[in-house]
Amino acid sequence: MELVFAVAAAVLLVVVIGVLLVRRRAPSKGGPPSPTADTAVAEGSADAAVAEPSTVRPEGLGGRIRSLFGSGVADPWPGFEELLVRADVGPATSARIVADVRERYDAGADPSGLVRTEVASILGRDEPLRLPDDGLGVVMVVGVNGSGKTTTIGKLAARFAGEGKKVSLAGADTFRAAASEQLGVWAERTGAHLVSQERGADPGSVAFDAVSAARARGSDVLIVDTAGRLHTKLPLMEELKKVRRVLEKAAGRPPDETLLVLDATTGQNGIAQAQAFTEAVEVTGVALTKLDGTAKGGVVLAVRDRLGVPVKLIGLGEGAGDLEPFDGEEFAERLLGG
Ligand SMILES: Nc1nc2c(ncn2[C@@H]2O[C@H](COP(=O)(O)OP(=O)(O)OP(=O)(O)O)[C@@H](O)[C@H]2O)c(=O)[nH]1
Ligand SMILES: [Mg+2]
Repeated sequence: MELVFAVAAAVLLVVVIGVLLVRRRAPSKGGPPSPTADTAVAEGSADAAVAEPSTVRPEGLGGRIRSLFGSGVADPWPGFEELLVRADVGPATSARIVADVRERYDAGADPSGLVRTEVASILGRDEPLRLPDDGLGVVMVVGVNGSGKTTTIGKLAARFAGEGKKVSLAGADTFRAAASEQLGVWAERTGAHLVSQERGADPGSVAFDAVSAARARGSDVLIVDTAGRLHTKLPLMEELKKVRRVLEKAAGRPPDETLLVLDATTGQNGIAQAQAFTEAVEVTGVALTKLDGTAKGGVVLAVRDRLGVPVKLIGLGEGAGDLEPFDGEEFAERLLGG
């Protein structure tokens, strides 16, 4: 009899322990999430990413486009346009890209290839700087305050010097006290010859002197720095026109290149800037700076599409070597990567 009780008690104990164990495990099999599961979501672990794909945002524009078209949304086109606008491509150019891609798109496909082709067709062929083979080439550099003009000039001087060219720099930014010092530092660093005058001097007069001095020294290239100015300030734009006229008179032809330096981080404002500077001084190319930051530079597409001005150079940092010729394919890769 005692043996029967002992066996019954042991069976009961095993059953109770079994029930307790099953209860402890139950939440992870479909019950409310345990604290451990919450932590996993908060920390964005791989498990959490698999469980909640909608919370995982792809980094680059390409990834976002793929994710949008793969999401099964009935009409992805407005979202696609919005993604382009947010990448600084601009409303008009974004609408053009959407219309063209939509025309050639097969439902269910990945549109990345079509977008890439469209971007390549907007950008056209890469256009390098055009300078004469013989005699003095003149490059005038313009842009709004702080866009990176003087730094780009320094980098250009380093590039030309590396190609064995003799370089002269003209400090036609006589507005800011430190401007010609800054240019002077670059001249020293790159072995270029500097032409400057005192602060407040007439920028046209500096430009005129610089052409004569560069010729006298047998320079191959003269790069003319100008003061940063807001493209909406008409008297300042008039002053810039005058510098151009003086350069034309002194050199016997308009500047071989008039480069607009655009800061890639300023986004859509770049279009208005490009328009105003192009109207004033016939910009022949854009140098897009600060592409080493977070900006993807979609504004390049808008500038090319709306104004027909090619991007010729890109700035990727503050150092002398951080300037590269614009490469459309590489740009498309950067814009649509991820
Ligand atoms: N990260 C990064 N910084 C840059 C680049 N280009 C220029 N900068 C920085 O941008 C700032 C302004 O550059 P500047 O060359 O003085 O610009 P600016 O257009 O000559 O300015 P103003 O003459 O005052 O109109 C400086 O701190 C530069 O070092 C670039 O490509 N990348
Ligand atoms: Mg400057």
